[in-house]
Amino acid sequence: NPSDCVSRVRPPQLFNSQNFTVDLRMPGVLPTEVSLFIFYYPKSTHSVFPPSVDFLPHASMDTVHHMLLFGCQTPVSTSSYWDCGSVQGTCEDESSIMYAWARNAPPTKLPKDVGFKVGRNSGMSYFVLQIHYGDVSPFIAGIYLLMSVDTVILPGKKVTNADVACDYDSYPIYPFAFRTHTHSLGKVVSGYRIRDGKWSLIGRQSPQLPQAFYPANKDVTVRYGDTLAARCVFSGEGRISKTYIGGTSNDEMCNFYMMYYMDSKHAVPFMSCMETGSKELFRHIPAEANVPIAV
Ligand code: IYT
Ligand code: CU
Ligand code: CU
Repeated sequence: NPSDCVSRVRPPQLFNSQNFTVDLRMPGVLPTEVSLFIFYYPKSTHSVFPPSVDFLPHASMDTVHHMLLFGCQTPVSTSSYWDCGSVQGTCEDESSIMYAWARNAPPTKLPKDVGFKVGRNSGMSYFVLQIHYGDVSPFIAGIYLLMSVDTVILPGKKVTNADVACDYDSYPIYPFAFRTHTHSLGKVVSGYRIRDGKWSLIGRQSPQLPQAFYPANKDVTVRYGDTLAARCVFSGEGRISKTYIGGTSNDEMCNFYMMYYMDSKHAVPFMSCMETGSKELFRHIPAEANVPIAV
C-alpha cells in the first residue's frame, strides 16, 4: 500500500550506459526499517542485468541488513524513494526479484554471459531497490514529570513530605538527567524506581540550588512493571497559614522531572504522574530522601 509510504523527493536517476555505478546516499534520511529506491532503466529490450554487480557498503550503511532489487513496469510510486515501515510496496504489476545482497554474504555473480532482460519493452523499465535495515534504533528523548497536586503544608510544621508514585506501564526508558522544582519551602527532592520492592535512586537534589537538569544515576532504567516514586520534603517554618500547591510564590510545587531516552519505535515524549503515593509504599523509602541538602 503505497499511501503508507512516506515518499521524499529526489530526482529519478536515469541509466544510459551499459556500465554504471550508482552511488546511493541518503542525506538527511533517517532509515526506517524498509526504504525503497527507484531507478528507471530506459534502455532497449536486449540489455541484460546485471553485467556484474557489487555491493560496496559505505560506512554509514553498516546498518543495512539486506537489499532486494526488483524489476517491474509500474512502480507504486514515481518519487524516487520512500520509506515503507513494514509495507512491502514495490510494484503495481508483478515484480521480479532480480538480485539480493545480504550483509554477510558476498554478492552472487550470475554465470558468465547470463543476465536478466531489462529495459523498454521487456516489462522491466524500473528497478526498485528495497533496503532492509537491521539494527535501526535511534533513540528519542522525553520527559517524565512526577508532581504532587494535593500537598498541604501546615504552618510551623518542621517536616511535610509530598509523596508521588505511579506504576510504569510503557516501553523501557533510560533516564539520563533529572530536575527538581519547588518554591521556597522545599528542602530536598528525590526520585526513585521501585522494582521488586527495591528502591533505586534516580536522582536527589536540593530545589534551592539552581533548578537545572543534573545527571541521573545511569544504572537505573525503567521498564513495564516498575514503580516510579518521588518525595519532596518541605518545611512550614516561617509560615502563618497553610501552604497549598499553586502557581504563586506563596504556594508550593513538588516536581521531579526525569529526562529519558527511549527507542524511537515506541517513543513517548511526555509522561506524568500525579498520584499520591501510599503510606505503605513510602514506609520503605531510603532514609537519604529525608535528609535535607545544605545549600
Ligand atoms: C502545579 C505544578 O506543580 N506545576 C509545575 C509542573 C507542571 C508543568 C507544566 C504542571 C503542568 C504543566 O503543564 I509545563 I499541568 C510547574 O508549573 N513547574 C514549573 C514549570 O514547568 C515552569 C517548573 O519550573 O518546573
Ligand atoms: Cu535482512
Ligand atoms: Cu513552581
